[in-house]
Amino acid sequence: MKKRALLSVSDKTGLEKLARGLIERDFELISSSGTAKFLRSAGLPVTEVADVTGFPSILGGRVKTLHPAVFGGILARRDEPSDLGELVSRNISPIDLVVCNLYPFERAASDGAGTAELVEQIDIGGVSLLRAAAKNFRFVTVLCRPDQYDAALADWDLRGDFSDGFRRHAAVQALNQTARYDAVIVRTLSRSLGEPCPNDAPLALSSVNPLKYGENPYQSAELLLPAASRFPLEIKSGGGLSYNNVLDLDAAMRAFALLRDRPAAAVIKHTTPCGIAQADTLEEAWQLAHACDPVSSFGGVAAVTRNIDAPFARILADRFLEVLLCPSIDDDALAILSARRPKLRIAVWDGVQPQAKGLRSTWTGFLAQDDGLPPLPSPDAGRWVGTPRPELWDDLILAWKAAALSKSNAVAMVKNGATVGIGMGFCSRLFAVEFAARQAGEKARGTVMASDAFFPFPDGVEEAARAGVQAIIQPGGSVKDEEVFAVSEKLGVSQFITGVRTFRH
Ligand code: 93A
Repeated sequence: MKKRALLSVSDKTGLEKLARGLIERDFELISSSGTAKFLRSAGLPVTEVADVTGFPSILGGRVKTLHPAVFGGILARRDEPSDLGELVSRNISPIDLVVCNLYPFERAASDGAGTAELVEQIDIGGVSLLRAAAKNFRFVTVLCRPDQYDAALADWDLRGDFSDGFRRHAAVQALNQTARYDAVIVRTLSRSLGEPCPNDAPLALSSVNPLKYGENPYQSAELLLPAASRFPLEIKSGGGLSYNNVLDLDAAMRAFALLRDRPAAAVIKHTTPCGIAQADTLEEAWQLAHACDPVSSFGGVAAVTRNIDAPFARILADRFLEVLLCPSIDDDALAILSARRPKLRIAVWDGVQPQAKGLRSTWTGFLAQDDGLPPLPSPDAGRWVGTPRPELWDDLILAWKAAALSKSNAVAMVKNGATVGIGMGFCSRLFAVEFAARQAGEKARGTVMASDAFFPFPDGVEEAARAGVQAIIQPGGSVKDEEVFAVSEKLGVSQFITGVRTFRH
């Protein structure tokens, strides 16, 4: 009996060659309508699925191969007499090879299709064909990608049939394909429907970008992107990003997003800011951000929140930076910077925040959490302890942003729109305050300070007062809050209690 192949593909790449090869090897071809039309126009003989089932494609193509005459032919166990008996009594012929690739859902998703179009791109019959053929891998061969076609014909030619090994391998490929397909659907459709994506939704990764190495040269690394998503930055000059650049850029993007309401600059080192400033002009903000820690900012990753023009590009070119993040850059400014700093990577970002879950790996498993920006404090959503200081509000908010962007434990001292001391990454909050005060030096006088979490003891507040801090913004919530508040009132330091912690580890 002639072998029968069912071909139903959206991507017609390599199809004609495969079909010719199958006919030469004495296969009979069966196809869904679009695929049949393609094959007939190439002059190849093909039977339409509808002629096999005696049932037309209905609902505008939503049901075309979903029929027992098709699935019986694929799923029948060839060593099971009752299965074979049923095929005979129902006049169903076995199908030996399934060639199928699916409606291009992922492409529709990355082209920004709306919900209605996405829904139509959810393949039902094709996924079933692949799963059915993979399930019956002991007897049926399944091809889900054009790049498998040549290998399939070559495998056939070795013995006039597909080998067990090839069928097994192909089945796993097909099941992986349907799993990945569903993962992309879950993530894309949840976003499109405004539904939260389940925490354990499978993450389909694509676009594997090899990196030179990881955090250190002994570690190999790559950047994986969720399927149907694009790398959100346009790299305008300076070559590829390193692993650490990508990490620091993440911090720079968060800084950009928090600071973009005004001209602002942030310098990042080791994923944490070492200077942040907002001012009337970008130039001013840039100088102030560097003044916080001129030594550490060398070789950092920086973000600026306004377009870069040629005069500002000349100022930027004076400093050694690894990466510069900006919303846009004029052509002449780009020419100036890339001539003077050929290795500087200039990353342009439209500021659209991904609606991503934060996923982190540990040796015990993956941790998932919402990954949006922390909610900005508002004067109505917290309370003052001591004398209210609304005139210091803008600086308090900037300090809060700097602390929220910094590694915990973090405190940030701010004066006139710029950080003057940031203590971050300390195990003790007191040490964080001491470091910030030391960094600020004389500039600590008259500052405001933010702390990313409560003060467990009054010592941090005492140290801040000694340095010259006049107001503090912090979440509160310590068992010793009353003691801490009493000390700060006695020292004349006002506090604004937000109730919201902003740890960052
Ligand atoms: O709409 S479907 O889910 N209903 C089906 O019964 C069905 N059978 C195959 N889509 C279905 N397919 C898919 O149609 C295949 O996965 C393939 O991508 C495409 C091929 O259709 P055509 O041959 O008409 O171009």
